[in-house]
Amino acid sequence: MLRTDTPKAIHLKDYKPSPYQVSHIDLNFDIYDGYTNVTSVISMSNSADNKDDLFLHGEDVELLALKINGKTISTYKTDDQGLTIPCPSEKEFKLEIKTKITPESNTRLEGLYKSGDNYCTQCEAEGFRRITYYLDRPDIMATYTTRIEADKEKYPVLLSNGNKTDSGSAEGGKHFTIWQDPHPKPCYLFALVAGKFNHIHDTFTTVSGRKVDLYIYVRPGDEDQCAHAMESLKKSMKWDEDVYGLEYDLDLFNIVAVSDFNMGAMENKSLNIFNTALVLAAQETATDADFMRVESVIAHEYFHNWSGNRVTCRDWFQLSLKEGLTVFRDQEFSADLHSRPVQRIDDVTHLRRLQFAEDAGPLAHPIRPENYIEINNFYTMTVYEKGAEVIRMFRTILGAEAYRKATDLYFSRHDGDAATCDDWIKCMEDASGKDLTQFRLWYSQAGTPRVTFEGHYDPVKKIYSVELSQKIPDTPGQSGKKPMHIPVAIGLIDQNGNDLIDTKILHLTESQQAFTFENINSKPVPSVLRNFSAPVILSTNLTDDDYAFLTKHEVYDGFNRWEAGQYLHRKALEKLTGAFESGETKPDINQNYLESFADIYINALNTDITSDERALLARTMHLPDISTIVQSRENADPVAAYNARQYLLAAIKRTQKPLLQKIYKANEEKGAFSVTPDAIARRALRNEALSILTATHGTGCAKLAKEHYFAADNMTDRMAALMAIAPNANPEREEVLEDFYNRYKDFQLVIDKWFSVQASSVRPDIIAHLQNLRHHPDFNIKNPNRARSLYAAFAMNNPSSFHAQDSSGYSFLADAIIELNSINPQIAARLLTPMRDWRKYTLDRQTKMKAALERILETPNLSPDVFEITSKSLK
Ligand code: 0A1
Ligand code: ZN
Repeated sequence: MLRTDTPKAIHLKDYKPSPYQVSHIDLNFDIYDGYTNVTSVISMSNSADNKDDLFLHGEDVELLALKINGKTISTYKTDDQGLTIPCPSEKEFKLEIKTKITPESNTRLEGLYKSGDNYCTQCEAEGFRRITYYLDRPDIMATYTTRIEADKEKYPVLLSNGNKTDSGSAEGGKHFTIWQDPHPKPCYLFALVAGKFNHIHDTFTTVSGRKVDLYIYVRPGDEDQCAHAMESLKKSMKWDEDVYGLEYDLDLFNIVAVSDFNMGAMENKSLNIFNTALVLAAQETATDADFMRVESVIAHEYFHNWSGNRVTCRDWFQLSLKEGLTVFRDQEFSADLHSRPVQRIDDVTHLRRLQFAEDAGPLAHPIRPENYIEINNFYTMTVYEKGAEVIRMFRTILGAEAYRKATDLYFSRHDGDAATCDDWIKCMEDASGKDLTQFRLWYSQAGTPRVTFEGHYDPVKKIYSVELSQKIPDTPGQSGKKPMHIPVAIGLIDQNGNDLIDTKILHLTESQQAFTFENINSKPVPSVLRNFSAPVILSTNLTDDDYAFLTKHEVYDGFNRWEAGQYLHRKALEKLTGAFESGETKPDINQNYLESFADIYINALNTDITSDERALLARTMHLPDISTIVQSRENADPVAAYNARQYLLAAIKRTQKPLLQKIYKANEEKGAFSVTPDAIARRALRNEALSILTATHGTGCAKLAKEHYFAADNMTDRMAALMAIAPNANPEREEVLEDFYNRYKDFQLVIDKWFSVQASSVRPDIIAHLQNLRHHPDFNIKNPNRARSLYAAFAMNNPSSFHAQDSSGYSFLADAIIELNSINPQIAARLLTPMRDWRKYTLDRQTKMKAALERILETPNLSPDVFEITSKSLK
C-alpha cells in the first residue's frame, strides 16, 4: 500500500505527565520454540482527579488475557498503536496482561528478538511496547521482578536486570531464573538475554569497599577476545569515582555481546547489551582504532549508569541530557587515558565530518529537538556529538571546579528523577552563580554558528585588538536567530614561540564584539579557538604564513597546531578542486605549501619526540577527506574533489618520497607486538607514510602494499595494507584480498572489514563489484553490521563512486533502502544519510538524487522511519 496518510509528529510543547503511575512490575517470560508468552502484573495508581481512559502502548503483540485486580475485563479496545482500557474504578490496582510475541520473526531488532540462536532485547527508545502493553515512556519508572523460563539445554544462560534471587528446574526440560532490580527505571532500560554463552569474570572493589562481580558473556569461542573490554570496564568504574565521584550501585554488572544489533551498545541497568564489534578485540582481529572504540563504548555505557539511568530523561526530547553528557564523559575518559590533543583531534574530525553536515542539511535540528515522527531517527550526531560540545562549553564557562560542583548538585538533586535539560542548566547556574540564560539558546537553535575573527596589532600603543562576530545560519523552520554565548579560547604567541598571555576565554555574546589585550610588546600570532572551544566554523584574517607559523610554534595547544596544518591542507585542496571542476587537468600546486611537508616529515623523523607527538604528526600528515572538502563548496563535485586529493597526494609523494620512505622504515615494529601508546603512534605514522607512498596505485605501490600485508602481525597493519591495495588494479590486489578472506572467514567482524574495504575503494567496475559482494554467500542484509559494511561503507566512505555521474551509486543505495524498509526500518532510515544533502551537489546530481529519493517515497508500506527522513529531505 502506498503511504497516503502522513505519520503524526510528536511535539515537545505537548508534553503532559501521565495521570497513571507504576510502582512495580512483575514480568514472566515463558520462552517456547517459535513464540514467547509474556505475563506482566503491573502495580498501578491513578491520580485523584483523573477520569481519562488508560492507554497502553503495544505494537505487534497478541493479547491473550487482561485482568484488573484479578477480574477479566472485556471492555477494552486495541489498534496498531496499543490498548485502551476505560478508567478503572479504583485508584490503586493491579493490571494483569498476557501477551504472545514471536521473537523468531522480529527482523527490526527492537523488543525481544533472536540473534543467531540466542534471545536478547533492545528496548530503547520504544521497543518495550513490542514485548507487552505498557506505558512506554521514560517518565514512568518502576521496580522490576523478572522471571525467565526456557529450555535448559538450548538456553543455559538466562539474564535480566538487577540481582538474581532464584533459579531452578522447570517442567519439560526447562529451567528458570528470577531477577530483582531494586532501582526504579523506565522500561527502555529493561533487558533480557537467553542463550548459550561463555563468559569471563572479574571483580571491582568500589571506593566504599563494595565488591562488584563483573561478567562478559560472548559466543562460545570468543572468550579470548574479551580481556580488553574487561580492563576497559574496570578503568571506567575507577574513572567515574575519581573524576565525578560516582560509584556503582549494585553487586553485579553484566555485559552480553550479540552479533545482530542496530547500534553500538545499550546501557540497560546492570545488563549492558553490546554489538560484538564493540566488545571483541584482539591483536589478530582488531585495529588500534577498534581497541580505542571498544574502550570508549564500554565506558560510555558504564557511565550511563549515572548519566541516564539513575538520572533519566523525562521525555525523548531530552535525549541529549543523557547522551550529550555521556559522550562528553567518555571523550574525557579517553583523553585522560591517552593523548588529550589527539583525542580532541579525532573527536572534532568526527564532529565536522558528520555533525556539521547534518547541521547544514534539511534535517538540521537543535540538540533538544522540538518535534519528531520517529524517535529512532533522532539518535543523531547533533544530539550526541554537538550535545557533548555543549556540555564541554558549560565546563569551559564555569571552570573545572564549579563544573564539578554543578554535576554533584545535578546527581544528588535529581537522583531517581526523569529530568529535563532545563533541570541540568539550573544546576549549572545554581552551583556557579552564573546566569546562563543566553547560553540556553544552544538547546533551541540549530545550525553551526559562523564566527569571524579579526586581529590587529598596534605597535605604538602595544595593544592587540580583536573583533569577533557571529552569524547563525537559517535552518529548516528556524530563521532570524539570536546571537549565542560562544566561548572563544585564544592565545597570543610571540615570534619566538612563547605564549604572551595565558589562554583567555573571550565570551562572544553579541553579533559583533571588540576585545583588547594590553601590554603586548611585540606583534603576536593569535591562536584562535584553542582546543576547539566551541562547535563553530571559524574564519580569520590570519595569513598563510601565520598558519605555517602555528604548525611549528603552537606548542601549548596540540589541537590548534594540528588545526593550522589542516587549514593549509583545506586551502590547497579547495583550490585544486575548483581547478578540476572547471576542467583543468594539471593545475599548479602552491610550492610553499608543498615544501612545508618537508618540515613535517623531518620532525616525524626526530627520534626525541614523544609518542603523543608522533600520533599527532600522523594526523597532521593526513589530508582532509572528500566529504570535508565538499562541505565548504556549493554545487559540489565529489569526483573533482577526489581527483584533487589524489593529484595532491601524488605531488607529495613525488616531492617527498625519500623522507616518506625513511619514516616508513624508522617506524617499523621492533620486537613483539604491543598496544602501548608508542607502538600505536608508530603504526599510525608508518601507515600514513604507506598510504601516501601507495597513493598512485602503480606496480611499485602494489608491491609495497603486498609486502606490508604479508609482513604484518596485527590487524592495524593488515588493514592499512588492504586499504592501500584495494584501489590498485594490479594482480596483487586479488591475491591479498583472497588471503585475507581465507585467513579470517570464521571471524564475522573481520569479514565485515573485508566487505567494507572493497566497498570503500575507488575502481572503475565498482558497481559490478558491489553487486558481486551483495550476492556473496557471506552477505546477509538482515545483519546490521554486514549491511553497513557494504552499503554505508560505499555511500559514506566512497563519495566519488557513490556520486558517479551515471547515478549508478544512487540506484544501488536506493534499492538497498527499499529492501531494508520492510526488514529493518531503523537501518534503512540511517542509510539515507548520504542522500539527505542532495542540494549540495552539481545540478545534474541533484536531479538524480532527488529522483532516487522520490522513488523511495513511493515505496508501498513505507515505514515512518524512512518516510520521515525522505520527506523532510525533499521538502
Ligand atoms: N543509548 C544507547 C544507544 C542506543 C539507542 C537506540 C538503540 O536502539 C534503537 C540502541 C542503542 C547509547 O547511547 O549507547
Ligand atoms: Zn549513550
